[in-house]
Amino acid sequence: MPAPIQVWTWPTPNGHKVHILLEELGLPYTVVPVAIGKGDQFKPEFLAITPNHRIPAIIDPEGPGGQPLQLFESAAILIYLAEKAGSALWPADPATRYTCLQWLMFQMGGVGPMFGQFNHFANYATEKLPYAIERYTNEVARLHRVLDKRLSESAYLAGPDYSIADICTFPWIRNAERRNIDLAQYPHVLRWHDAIAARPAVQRGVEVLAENQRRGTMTDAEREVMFGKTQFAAR
Ligand SMILES: N[C@@H](CCC(=O)N[C@@H](CS)C(=O)NCC(=O)O)C(=O)O
Repeated sequence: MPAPIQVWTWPTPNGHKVHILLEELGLPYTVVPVAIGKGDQFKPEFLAITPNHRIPAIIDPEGPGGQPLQLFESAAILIYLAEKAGSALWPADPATRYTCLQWLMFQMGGVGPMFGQFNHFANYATEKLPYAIERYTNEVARLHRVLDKRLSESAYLAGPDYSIADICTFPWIRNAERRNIDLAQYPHVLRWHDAIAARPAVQRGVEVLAENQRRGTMTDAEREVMFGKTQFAAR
């Protein structure tokens, strides 16, 4: 039995990617909660793993060459874990693998950051800036159209089979109503979403630390930790 992977995480879309993959792979793992609304991401022990003070991050005590490996950035973690497990979720066929990589990058460079900015300006910012809200509302809709087009041609993002590209993207598509998105308008995304949501490993993954999920509006203290001076003081 391999040594458990330590997952430094919180129940957010980027955290859920890693929880879902670990559940799919059946690799043993332990969870180290990083309460990002309380500022745990600035604690020295977490900064020692990631200078970016964002979850998720992992420590694999049995990394390459039997040496411990620390990793941050969710897609890098997904590739690493799927490769470590020798899983087809990181496709072996080179053309399919590059297609998978392409959609991983689309999520990391497009879906994640744009949806994040939408959340910020539409839900978290105390000052409601119409230009910013419109800009990110349009981007969220545009990215859904891109995904819908792809999924009209292909069962999953990388091809006919479920892969880490889907695991990377799914947590950002669930709870679409929070982004004022009606998935019925994107029928191929809806079909894909429902197929993934039905997977037992996905259902277990999104339950990790679920009792800590933030409900309701952000407090002033949380806002200060997430968007205030704390962010810039971190070393
Ligand atoms: N590109 C990073 C983004 C990670 C990220 O933004 N994580 C958020 C939670 S979803 C976080 O830790 N936020 C803490 C903060 O903003 O201080 C990844 O994919 O791992």
